[in-house]
Amino acid sequence: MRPPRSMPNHAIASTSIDEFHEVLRTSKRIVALCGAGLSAASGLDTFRGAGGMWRNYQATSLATPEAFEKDPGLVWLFYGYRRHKALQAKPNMGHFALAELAKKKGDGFMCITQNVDGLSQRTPHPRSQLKLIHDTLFDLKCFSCDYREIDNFNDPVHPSLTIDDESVTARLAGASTNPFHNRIAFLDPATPQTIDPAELPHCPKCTHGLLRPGVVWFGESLPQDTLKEIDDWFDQDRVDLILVIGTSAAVYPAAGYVQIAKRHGARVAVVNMDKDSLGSASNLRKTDFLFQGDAAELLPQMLGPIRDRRKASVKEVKFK
Ligand code: BJW
Repeated sequence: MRPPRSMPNHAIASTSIDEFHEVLRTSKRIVALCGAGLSAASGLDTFRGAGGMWRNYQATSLATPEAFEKDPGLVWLFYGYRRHKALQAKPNMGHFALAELAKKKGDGFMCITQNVDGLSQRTPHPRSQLKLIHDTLFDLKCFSCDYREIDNFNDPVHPSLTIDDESVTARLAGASTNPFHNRIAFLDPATPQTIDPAELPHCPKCTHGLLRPGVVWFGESLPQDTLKEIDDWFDQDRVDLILVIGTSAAVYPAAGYVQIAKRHGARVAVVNMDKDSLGSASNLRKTDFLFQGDAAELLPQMLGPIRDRRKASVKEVKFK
């Protein structure tokens, strides 16, 4: 009998690790869609829910070109903080488990990550199987011209962007007239700028443009070559399984890969702390899986059988 439409996901989908292992063993082509929850156990904040505030600002309200235009110093302070935290953090066992899966499956596995924190790159994850659709915190680009700098791991990224608590608090106090800066209040032209733009990092090529983080903000295009690689992988054959890991699956086009994988025949396996807001991965079927908990703990258990324990490496790959 079909369950009623209102039946919650967790009542329909399987939660059995043994059943999942069986599906994993027989899956030839697997794709993962990862989000901020994968890095939560490494101490990095998520975007939505409890972790989604930086100081009094909603993280997502700062991830737009409009925000940068309005107050580039404020946006840079946010990204300076994020760069610092990501450089201090270490990849967790979830990142390493995915790296092992990638090595084991070769072309039969593709990991699409929305994360910009560089943690997966610091595992032995083969780079050709890691698709960074929102780019990385460690690329910089010019807000005015086509200049791009890759792998800039300077911390702080510029002398004007020291991330010590006191100076950041002082700077924000100067700028903020509204204690709960939502996007609308923030875009109010009457709000003063946090740092004089003349003090911020400038483009070495055109010299007048400001440098900005190389990540993909709302309303911006994702890296077209990466999207093409992903499309090509999907087009090669059917897909057996999509792992939807630590993401609210609410931001497009990333969230759309769940549907695309399903159209290619995939079962869905969700790994998330919160079983009730799964975005495009909602509507799980009987043949799908839902594992509620920390991705750093669950992924090693889930992927255990096809990882080569003798060769499993949890050795961090250092930045250059
Ligand atoms: C754990 C855990 C633990 C916690 N273990 N789990 C179609 C329909 C509607 C809108 C659009 C559409 N197509 C495009 C749009 C517009 C827009 C969009 O999607 N808007 C939505 C809000 C609806 N998309 C865009 O603008 C994209 N550009 C684009 O499409 O260009 C063309 C175009 C433009 C305009 C219109 C139409 C076409 C660009 C999107 C760029 C997103 N950028 C950001 C910022 C990146 C830089 C930065 O890092 O600062 O990317 S926003 C932010 O959200 C970031 C993330 O990658 C992304 C996704 O968030 P994620 O990773 O899912 O994090 P959370 O916090 O949401 O979820 C964490 C989850 O983990 C939760 O579920 C927790 O429960 C769980 N969790 N701890 C396991 N330990």
